[in-house]
Amino acid sequence: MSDNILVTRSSMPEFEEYVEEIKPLWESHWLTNMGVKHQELQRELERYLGVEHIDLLTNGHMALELTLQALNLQGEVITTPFTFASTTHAIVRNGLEPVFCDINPDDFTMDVDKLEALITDRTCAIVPVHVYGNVCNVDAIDRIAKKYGLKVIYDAAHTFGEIYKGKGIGSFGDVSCFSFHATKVFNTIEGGAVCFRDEAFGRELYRLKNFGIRGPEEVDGIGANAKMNEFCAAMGICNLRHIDKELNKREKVVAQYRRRLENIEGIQLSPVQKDVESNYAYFPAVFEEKEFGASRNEVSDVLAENGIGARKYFYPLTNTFSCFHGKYNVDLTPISLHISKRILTLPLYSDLSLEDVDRICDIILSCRK
Ligand code: T4K
Repeated sequence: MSDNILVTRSSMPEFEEYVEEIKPLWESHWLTNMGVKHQELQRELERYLGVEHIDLLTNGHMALELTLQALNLQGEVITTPFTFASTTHAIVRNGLEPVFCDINPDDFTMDVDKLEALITDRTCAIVPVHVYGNVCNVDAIDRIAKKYGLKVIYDAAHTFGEIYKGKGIGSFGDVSCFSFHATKVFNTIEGGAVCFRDEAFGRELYRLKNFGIRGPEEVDGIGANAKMNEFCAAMGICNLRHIDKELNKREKVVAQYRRRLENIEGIQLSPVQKDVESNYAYFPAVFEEKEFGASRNEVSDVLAENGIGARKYFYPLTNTFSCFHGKYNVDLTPISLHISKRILTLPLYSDLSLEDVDRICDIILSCRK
């Protein structure tokens, strides 16, 4: 059993495996700017994720931000506030206006029944979030987007490797943006990726991740620097070799949590979604104080006293961030507000032992008054 347990722990290959992978970099001295490791990982991920095209970037945030820029959008973008800062910031940093749609109380993704009412003649796109790896209602979103001619950009930061109705999750919408951060199911230390079908979009994104450079003597885009370097790509190549084993281990951890916490009055778990092959990315639990006998904050504090670092993902909601100076009305997203005050993401990583899961659950259940 471990003394201190954090909400997650990066998966890493054996040290020797990584060293072997990066050795050629000492021979070539080619460290970044779309080198051989970058190209190799790109090919392997296209195959693994079952997507037509993928480009690799420095992180999931730049994947979102440059995708919105490359699509050359203007006006309003419908999204959800129950997410990491990155989703909303990517919209605002592009000069676009976020319009917040509420979430479903059961899987915490965009409530598609509330989506259409938010569409105006200024709406240009929808940015739904597959939060915790829970897949959005992609069929309804696709139908609505087509009806109004809107772009759909999925924040797929949490859905690495998931399959919906037999298709890689990255193949839905116009674009899907993944995060390969150290805390994710699959990591490249820092990293991110954009999956797409439209090759013209791909060329624009590639240009923007490289300063907007079109050719040696022509810079015709105001781009950024968001190129994945060779050391990160090498980490990804190593981690990808072990991903299926990692997912199996995560599945066992999640199954143990479910055995212990399912059917406990006052605790709501994420649903097992129909037609979805899960990646077991996060294990959120919603605590209803009255029914359970302790609030989310009390459970979180008791876990912390016992050296267990559960996290309040995603609290506060992005539409309440102080950087927005009260610009957005949180009362318009009541379900998001309700869930964000009650949800706790429990520790989950492939090497978390089932004994530790039991210990965490014992502590949680002991909080009941
Ligand atoms: N969209 C969504 C929906 C996202 O959730 C995210 C990122 C993004 C977009 C943007 O993608 P990136 O640009 O990050 O690729 C973490 C992650 O930094 C962030 O990637 C993630 N979402 C977010 C949900 O969680 P923090 O501030 O909670 O991380 P931190 O440093 O507190 O780490 C959490 C735990 O992870 C630590 O307690 C221990 C463990 N850990 C952490 C690091 C940094 C490791 O085991 N190894 C490590 O290297 O944001």
